[in-house]
Amino acid sequence: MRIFGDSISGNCLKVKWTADLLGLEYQWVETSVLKGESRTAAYLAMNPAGQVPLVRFDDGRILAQSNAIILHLAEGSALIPSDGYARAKMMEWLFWEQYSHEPYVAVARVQVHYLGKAVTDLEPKIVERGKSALKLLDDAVKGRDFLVGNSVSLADIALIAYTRVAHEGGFDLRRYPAVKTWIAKVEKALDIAPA
Ligand SMILES: N[C@@H](CCC(=O)N[C@@H](CS)C(=O)NCC(=O)O)C(=O)O
Repeated sequence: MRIFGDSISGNCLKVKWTADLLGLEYQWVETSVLKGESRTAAYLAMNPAGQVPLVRFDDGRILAQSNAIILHLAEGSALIPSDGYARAKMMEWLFWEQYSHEPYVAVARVQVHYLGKAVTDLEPKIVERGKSALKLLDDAVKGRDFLVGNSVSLADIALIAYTRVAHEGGFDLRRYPAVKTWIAKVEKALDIAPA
């Protein structure tokens, strides 16, 4: 399969980390968002939403949306709890990540770190909601190794993607000590170098 992704994007790294952890073979096609490479006619023909990540399987089928992709890649693996309730809890985190975490933590990062905006010029709502998301996560991982059950799941992969680089958007991770401990554990489980 081919993974169209931008290496600076947490959404894309979720897909890479999942594929790596599962030992899947793939070709990474670097697709720069900042250079507009997800908005070319050829790319839009694959994904009219003009976004990365995107996967094209060897049989030509295409799948977009980071959390849909990792769910599909990890089907039947230990990254998805077999117990129905635990699996639903994992999904709860995936939906929360996309609606209440990524739109603030990731958006602050791209505006500050990549587009050069001052942290003080960020829209206050982005900062407030980002802090609330990190606080909620901090409370959730206190005294636990992983978000769901006793081993790494897609919930950890989805949530660590932008949390580990939240400081690049002006968020002070020292305020969330349980999150810092959890990040280290998940990075180790994924065998990735600390951000
Ligand atoms: N909900 C989508 C979000 C994807 C997304 O926002 N991708 C960004 C990079 S992180 C992108 O491709 N932006 C380019 C654009 O919108 O032109 C997912 O989880 O895959």
